[in-house]
Amino acid sequence: MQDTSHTTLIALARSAALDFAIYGDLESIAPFGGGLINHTFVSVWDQAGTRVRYLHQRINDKVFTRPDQLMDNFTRVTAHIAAKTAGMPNHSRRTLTVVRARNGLPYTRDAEGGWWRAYLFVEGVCAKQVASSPEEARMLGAGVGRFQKQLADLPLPRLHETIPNFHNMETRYTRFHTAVAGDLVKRAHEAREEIAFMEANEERGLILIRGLQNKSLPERVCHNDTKMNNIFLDDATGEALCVADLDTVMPGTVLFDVGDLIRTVCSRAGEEERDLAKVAFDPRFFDALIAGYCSEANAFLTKEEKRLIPEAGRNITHIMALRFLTDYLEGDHYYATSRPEHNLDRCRNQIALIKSLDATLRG
Ligand code: GN1
Ligand code: MG
Repeated sequence: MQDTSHTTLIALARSAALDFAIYGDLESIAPFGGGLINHTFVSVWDQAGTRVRYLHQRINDKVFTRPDQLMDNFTRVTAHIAAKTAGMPNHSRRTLTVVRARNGLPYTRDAEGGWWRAYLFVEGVCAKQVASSPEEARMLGAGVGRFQKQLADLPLPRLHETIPNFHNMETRYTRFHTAVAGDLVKRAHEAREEIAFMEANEERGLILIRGLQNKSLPERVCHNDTKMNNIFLDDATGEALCVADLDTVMPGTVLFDVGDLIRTVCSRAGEEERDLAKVAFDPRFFDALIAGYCSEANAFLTKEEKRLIPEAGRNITHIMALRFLTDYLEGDHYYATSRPEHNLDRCRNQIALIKSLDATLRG
């Protein structure tokens, strides 16, 4: 994560907020949400007597090395969805709306070289860590299926790869093996069981990336980070109204998105849960999620994509476990952590979910 201090960050946020073409007077700005990568803030403005909120993010430019390309993807994707939903009720709550800076660009730079963006704060929605019912799972599945369908005809050029090889299990394993062999922060011993699990599962984990490489899985525009708290549910109807966190929207297989949904929607506990007895795969949520997803995605899915849906859940849970473990072994420089074992605990949570998923789908 970026190492700018908290107080400096608030000051930078305030001055960046004033760079955007927002009417009215800035009343306040404060940290918001719990993302692991970017810094997020909410601002409140008085617009001629009406209070309006905006969201601001400082893009993590260690993770996203070309924020300009990222924002190019972001504006294209949101404009495309906005055009598709024109005239529908709640139009401006159905996708993020980018606010431009006063100079016309979709971002501004701060005194330390940081990159900031702003968008309308989507009101009347919530983002959850754990699904509360199969019906909610169905809505989440439909929301992501609809998102992919809306972007299926995004005009060329191909989107930028904001993080090359993001879901490439092969390159993730190369990095993992280097981390184990180097053991630079002397944590491999503590993680020996998890390392053994990763070694035993390597071959199976390659299935989706091999499918993309040999073209048995088509490349499509996908989100690549559809953990359920990146999807906003309408407070009034429960509908999955808006898919957020668009940093990783880029080419891939739609199975990456289905997989991340299965990982987060079908577990009875979130990825931060340390009591592993609570981490359990629930097939009722899985069935509802996939029914909702297919109600939208059947329009474009191939037979091979459908066949691999259950495997996709295992695969994305596996790649997250591998990434948390690698970050632990490398000394926690990627994910935000609040204790030394944090990434190892997250890895253990994800391995517990894989075991539960295996036991359920096999039985
Ligand atoms: C990160 O940005 P956020 O917190 O939604 C990560 C995802 C992981 C997730 C695990 C760019 O997502 O890949 O699934 O943490 N995003 C990036 O919670 O690495
Ligand atoms: Mg993200």
